[in-house]
Amino acid sequence: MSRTSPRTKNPLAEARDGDGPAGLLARYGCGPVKFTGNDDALYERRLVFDHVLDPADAGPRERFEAVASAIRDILSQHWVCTQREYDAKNPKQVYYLSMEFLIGRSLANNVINLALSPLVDAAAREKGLELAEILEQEPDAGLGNGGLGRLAACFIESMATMAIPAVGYGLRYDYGIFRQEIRDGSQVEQADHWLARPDPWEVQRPGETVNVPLGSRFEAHRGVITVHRGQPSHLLGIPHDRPVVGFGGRTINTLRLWQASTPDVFDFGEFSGGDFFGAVSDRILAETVSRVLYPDDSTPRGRSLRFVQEYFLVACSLADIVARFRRRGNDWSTLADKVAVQLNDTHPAMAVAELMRILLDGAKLGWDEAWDLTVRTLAYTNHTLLPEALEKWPVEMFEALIPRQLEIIYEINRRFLDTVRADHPGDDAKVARMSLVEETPSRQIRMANLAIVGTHSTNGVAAIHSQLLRTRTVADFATMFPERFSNKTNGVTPRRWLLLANPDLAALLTEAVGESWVTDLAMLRRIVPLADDSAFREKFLAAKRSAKARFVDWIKARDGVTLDPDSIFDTQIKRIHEYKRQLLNIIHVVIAYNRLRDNPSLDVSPRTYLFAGKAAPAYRLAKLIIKLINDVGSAVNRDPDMRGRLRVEFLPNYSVTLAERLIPASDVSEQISTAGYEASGTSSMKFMMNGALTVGTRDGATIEIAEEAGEENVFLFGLTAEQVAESRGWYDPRWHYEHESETRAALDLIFSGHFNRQEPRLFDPIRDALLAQGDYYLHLADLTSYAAAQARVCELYADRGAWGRKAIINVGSSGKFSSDRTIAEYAASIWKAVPVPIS
Ligand code: 26Q
Repeated sequence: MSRTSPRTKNPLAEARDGDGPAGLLARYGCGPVKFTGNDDALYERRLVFDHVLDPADAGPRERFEAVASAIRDILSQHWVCTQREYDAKNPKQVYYLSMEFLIGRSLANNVINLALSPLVDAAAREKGLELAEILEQEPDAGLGNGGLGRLAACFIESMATMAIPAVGYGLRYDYGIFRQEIRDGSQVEQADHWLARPDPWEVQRPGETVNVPLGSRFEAHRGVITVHRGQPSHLLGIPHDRPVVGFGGRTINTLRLWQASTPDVFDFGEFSGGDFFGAVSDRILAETVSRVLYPDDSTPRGRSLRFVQEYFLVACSLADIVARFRRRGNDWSTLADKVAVQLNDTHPAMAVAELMRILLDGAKLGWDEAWDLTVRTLAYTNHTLLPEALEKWPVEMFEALIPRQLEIIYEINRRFLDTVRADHPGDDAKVARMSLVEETPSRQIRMANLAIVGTHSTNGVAAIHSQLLRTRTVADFATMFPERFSNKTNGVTPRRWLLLANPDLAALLTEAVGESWVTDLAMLRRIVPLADDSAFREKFLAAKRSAKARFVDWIKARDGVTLDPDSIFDTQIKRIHEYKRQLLNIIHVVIAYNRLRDNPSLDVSPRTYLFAGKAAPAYRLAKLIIKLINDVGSAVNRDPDMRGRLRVEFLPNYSVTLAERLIPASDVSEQISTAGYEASGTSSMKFMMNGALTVGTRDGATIEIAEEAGEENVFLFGLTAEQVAESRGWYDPRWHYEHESETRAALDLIFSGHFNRQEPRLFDPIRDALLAQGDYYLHLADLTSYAAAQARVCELYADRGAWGRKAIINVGSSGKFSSDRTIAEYAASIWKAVPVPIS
């Protein structure tokens, strides 16, 4: 198709001009995406009709919108077909409730999953479009903080690929995770206005708006919410749907994101006394509910707006779920046979009380039936072991905003504690521990207790995590309800993280084992024997080299930094947190720096240490760690003696897109959390699939990575979780400082002001944390063992054949870590959901 053919044989174009919807669907059908050879007419149509623009005059952003809209046109019939099939067959539906969906970009992913790459490539060539430039126009949908949000995104992709009838529910934040700038080595947060331009993927559905009644009216002043009790108000939840394209393009599921608004301003008189300006400002206030993602991970803080956000997600989603259930003609008694709701951490745990409210007050069921249905419908995933990270909300917030739900929670608790007392007469301490209500120092609802009691399933996200959850974090509950607890080791989607992110390696794998690995990652086992085939090893190493070269070019264009692709790319990318121990990494870098300064002729493989990650804006020490990494980097990188030997880069603004580029280019994956603190970790899995070797502690999923690949193919080091727990009584970091010369030299150099001559006392809080306050995360305890593991890395890398062999074995052993495997486990043992393939 060319610019000179305004009228085409494209059935979609023809259908639009004449047919009703049935004809339109009939023409395009619901099978695999079909082409007439004229579909690329869609691109020009979009420029002309959406932008009223001569295609010749389109800029990169308009070209992106036109290409993305054309792809959406192609998938939209399939999207409708999928929903029609679900309505007709009335299967069990899975609903994934999450405050976060860290989606990243969608265009390239949708093109690959729709199997449209050949068509899009050909069309781009014909039209002279620079695809790479177009893809770079799409902002990341950064609607999450880190692992938990990215997991939700991988899960909905896997569910669509596996034809599981599923809907993801989340919030349509106007501002996602903040954009991180680095100024003078420090993190500066900037607003992420990702919706500044129209998003071509979302479909607003005002007709399905949900009304959310609240017990109070609230007002915002400088971000602080004042609650006016006894003045009921409403929020509206406006759905914005995004297609979730399964690989192969047959199933298109939905991610439904709620935007908060108020009823029409003209209906607002009853709340604002007919005050137009008051009504408008109330609308602005209401819209603040979905304005911004809370930029914290793992440390919940009692912010009332967050409370409203969580309830808003729950109320909108459950109203929608129940409406869909009833629309299909189902009887209430079949709720748990038709609906499975998965709660992504406790953030949506108010669903327990809200579903009870709907069943009691709406459906008029009795307590026992309502409770039975609620428990059998809901399931909960825990993502943390830190007791201080378990969510609690003040009773007063419930009283003010959702008093009926609080009443229900009290009744759940009364009945629950009666059974605890009956089982453990006189054990008041147990009753106090297990109560849904914490009494001191202030009355709060314990959301994890509510989630465990109010659901039929509680799972952890890696074997060790599930084990520690059962035996330490919530041991009383695991004893009382052993059948409710299970493990579901996390996974990641191989479509985005291998097929899309690493085209050279993906092509090599397809050449070696065929295409089946894309939806059956366990097939990669077949490459393990090829680890001993030198010709295959050469191709494998060449694929890694080309991913590195591609990354070097991309980061040069993005940040202006020049990296050496022949050095080891040693990468730690994740939120900055003490337990993740970026500090351990950078202290070891300083040890390596000292060794090279002391002994310039030292024979080591050149290494580039790459860091990326955001710190919660209020987490002072994490921000100081960023500053330290940058300051060490500046000194090392400007030292002429380090050139070609040691380099340190902190890459700003870690994002899904940066991860997609950097992970395929990495040789070493740093997974070095204090054992017992990282619930799972998922970047480790992406690195493994992309042929990086792991340096890691026996924590989270790293334990299972070592099981799959063989311990001899992973650089394990450090204390085990048991040893960490056991050392709590006697560990003294100063012993290491006093008895280990390299440890002392590195710390002395850091705290001497060598890396920050302008502000010599700047890093004192880090020194205090390590040496004065007991080094809670045991950096110094693991430092020598970590350095020894890094020495083994260095030695192995010098033997290219031996390195390639281990890397191939890792890729070949990564099958377990596909989110398809994880989802199959959730579907079989928690949801009892089966695939509904779209014919
Ligand atoms: C809660 C209340 C108020 C404000 C913020 C929060 C909040 C937000 C995000 C609490 C926690 C998070 C995110 C947690 C998270 O990402 N956890 C990670 O989950 C991954 C997926 O299971 C695991 O692999 C990681 O180990 C775990 O750290």
